[in-house]
Amino acid sequence: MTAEALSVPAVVAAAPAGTKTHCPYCGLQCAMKISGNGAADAEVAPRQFPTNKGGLCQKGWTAAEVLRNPNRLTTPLVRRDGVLTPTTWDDALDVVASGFARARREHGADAVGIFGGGGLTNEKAYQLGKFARVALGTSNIDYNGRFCMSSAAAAGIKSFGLDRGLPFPLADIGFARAIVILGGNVAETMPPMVGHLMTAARAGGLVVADPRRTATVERAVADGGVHLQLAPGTDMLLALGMAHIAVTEGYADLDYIADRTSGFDDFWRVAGQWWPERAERVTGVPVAAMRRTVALLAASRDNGTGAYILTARGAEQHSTGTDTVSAVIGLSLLLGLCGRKGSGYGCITGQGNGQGGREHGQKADQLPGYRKIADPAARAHVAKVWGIDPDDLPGPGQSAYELLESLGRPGGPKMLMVHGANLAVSAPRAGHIVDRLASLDMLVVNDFLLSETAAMADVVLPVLQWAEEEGTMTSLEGRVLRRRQAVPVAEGARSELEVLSELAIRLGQPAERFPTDPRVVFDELRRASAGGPADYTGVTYERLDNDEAIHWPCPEVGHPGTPRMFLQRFATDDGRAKFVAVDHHGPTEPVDAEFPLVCTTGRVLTHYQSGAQTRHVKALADAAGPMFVEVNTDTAERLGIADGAQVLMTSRRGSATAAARCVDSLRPDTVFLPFHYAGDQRANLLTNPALDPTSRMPEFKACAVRLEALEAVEVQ
Ligand SMILES: Nc1nc2c(c(=O)[nH]1)N[C@H]1C(S)=C(S)[C@@H](COP(=O)(O)OP(=O)(O)OC[C@H]3O[C@@H](n4cnc5c(=O)[nH]c(N)nc54)[C@H](O)[C@@H]3O)O[C@H]1N2
Ligand SMILES: Nc1nc2c(c(=O)[nH]1)N[C@H]1C(S)=C(S)[C@@H](COP(=O)(O)OP(=O)(O)OC[C@H]3O[C@@H](n4cnc5c(=O)[nH]c(N)nc54)[C@H](O)[C@@H]3O)O[C@H]1N2
Ligand code: SF4
Ligand SMILES: [Mo]
Repeated sequence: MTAEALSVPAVVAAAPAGTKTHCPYCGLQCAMKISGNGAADAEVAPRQFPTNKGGLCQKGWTAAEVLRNPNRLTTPLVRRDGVLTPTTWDDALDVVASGFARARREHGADAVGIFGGGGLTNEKAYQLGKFARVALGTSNIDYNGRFCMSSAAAAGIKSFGLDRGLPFPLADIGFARAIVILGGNVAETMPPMVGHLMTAARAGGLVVADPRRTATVERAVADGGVHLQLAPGTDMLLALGMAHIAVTEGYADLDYIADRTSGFDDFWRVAGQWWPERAERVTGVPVAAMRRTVALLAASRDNGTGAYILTARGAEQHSTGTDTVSAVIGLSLLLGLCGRKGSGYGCITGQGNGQGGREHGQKADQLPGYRKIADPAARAHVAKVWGIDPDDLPGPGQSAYELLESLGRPGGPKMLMVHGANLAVSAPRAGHIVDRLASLDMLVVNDFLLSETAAMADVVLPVLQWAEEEGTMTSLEGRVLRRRQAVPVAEGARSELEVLSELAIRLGQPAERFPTDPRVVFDELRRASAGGPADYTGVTYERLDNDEAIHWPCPEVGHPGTPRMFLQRFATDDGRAKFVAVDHHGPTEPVDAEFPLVCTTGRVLTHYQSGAQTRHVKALADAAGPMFVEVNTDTAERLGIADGAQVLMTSRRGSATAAARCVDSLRPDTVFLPFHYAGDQRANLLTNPALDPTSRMPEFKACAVRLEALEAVEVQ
């Protein structure tokens, strides 16, 4: 049979010319317009929007390439005699549904797991959570957002009572004369955002904490800003050292602390021990640079131009990530920055729907509307919307890494279905996670490309990609946006809402409980979120089609939305922001004689995440070049490693290879690896899955390694 005969024709809607939508990749969700008659000639152009101000990065400009990629999956695949073999949708769905039924029958409901993604639309993320809890009855659902901003979310909830990455519109920071970014390289990870940093940068008030001299650091120092070149995993101490300066040198806002916060004394009991010289010894950041940073923030606050502190993955992806963000929030509160127009603390959320994806129930401990699954009132509300008994809802499940680690083990899932994550590349300690995935009775992957994880699967379901589907996304500033269909659906591929509906029906659910129209699903999401912290009741497709200006919470259709949160009160019981007392403890794995260097990981401009999509776009892959390890020139010389030479990198978890990229500007004790490459070039063969006790975030940003030259080279 030919692949054509096997594929089920999908409903092909005509593509309207010049469709307004948003970029498929990161959380900035740059506005774009897609023109052309279909995937073959689709072209992307930027649109004016307050976040991207008419700009796109190279990934956005080339996004249409993935729509016409010759490797696009359009036929379901089932592994037969060890080989992924084309089949019909009915056959593939039957195989998956009977796999679910068998695992449940033999080992109980928790024997099936679901792994979601922060790139899924709100509708898909919501339906995935419902599918897991209602159709499968499993508690085992979590998603890759756990690896992303979960530490900032946990700290935000502790201090503010609620987590919205940026509790203010991004454009607000464009007026500020002082912006401090801890562990974010936005010049590469969200290039159009740099436009909002320029007032601060030109005033010499852009401060970046990063062990590397990144493009963002270059932007800061070009006009006299500050580079805080700290040791990986010491952001908490940097924040506590600056808090010490703020209090002892008269920069703290005592009225604000008295009026709007609680817990200062407990916070200060610890922060008061970290006088700046002591913080300098551990962070490596000179006291003068800390002092300058605090003075810049305070001056800009006092002259009314505004001051912001932002964190991203560099500060957050540690086993101490939650406490680190608590320390940063503590510093922000001391300075009186939060819950006021023109200043604030925010977390730069990463994935396309990293914000919405964390609100609607694909997280292990969560129900839609950012409700807690352990809360009886939340269970009653959501069960009513879903038409089930609250007692039939499972309780909280395992966090992402713990879920992956338990696969195939006694008591752990025997079957896993993945939507929107390439775990074989992006999970910490990836070599081990691949073994766990291989131990499953059945692995099902929904994707539009044969990612490294899909290539391991027993069943691959070819789903739609961004420009083929309708839905909503919630950007890094909590603004709800419309993703619109701009090209006809690739023949043979099906929407994930259809996949979930077909599977639910096969598992005995009524069809009307799992609708396939995104608008219908969104209307149900609105009801499920009503009264919850992330309330979408007032957000409708009609309103969004008119004007994408609604930031949640939006509790009524007539409500304008909430661009700035906490202006009157924080979402805590007493309305005050809480200082959380935290103390420094460094990375879980200190360096030693055997593994003498700290390895940190992150991103480059032209690759996205596990690289599953961008490695297929030639212009992006060429621009990024091959896998590399950034290493200080002196360190490399000491190890006999020449610039460009192949290097073997080894940690306690495994080994990986890369070409050395020698730079003078990196700390000599640190090396940096991008995590976008596959095979034996995976940074995650090295990373340490030590988890943050609150957020369960793995320590992606610090593990101990050694480097050896793989090629004999002469070092001059
Ligand atoms: N080009 C590109 N853009 C992306 C993505 C992508 O894959 N590629 N992914 C998107 C997603 S999901 C996310 S989460 C965001 C992430 O956006 P960012 O957080 O900006 O990205 P990273 O490169 O992971 O980390 C930022 C910086 O942290 C530094 N760093 C490492 N360790 C430490 C530390 O201990 N402390 C401090 N202060 N800094 C440290 C690294 O050197 C790096 O420059 O980007 C989004 N945008
Ligand atoms: N060492 C190291 N590891 C890291 C990080 C780090 O900084 N360092 N960062 C972590 C972070 S912040 C993140 S967010 C993760 C990201 O890493 P992953 O979770 O692996 O994210 P992606 O590479 O975006 O994988 C998405 C996959 O889903 C597919 N896909 C895209 N859209 C859809 C969709 O709508 N539906 C379905 N079914 N599939 C879709 C893509 O083709 C791709 O194969 O990596 C984490 N891993
Ligand atoms: S910055 Fe992010 S949203 Fe904007 S074009 Fe680049 S990848 Fe897309
Ligand atoms: Mo992320």
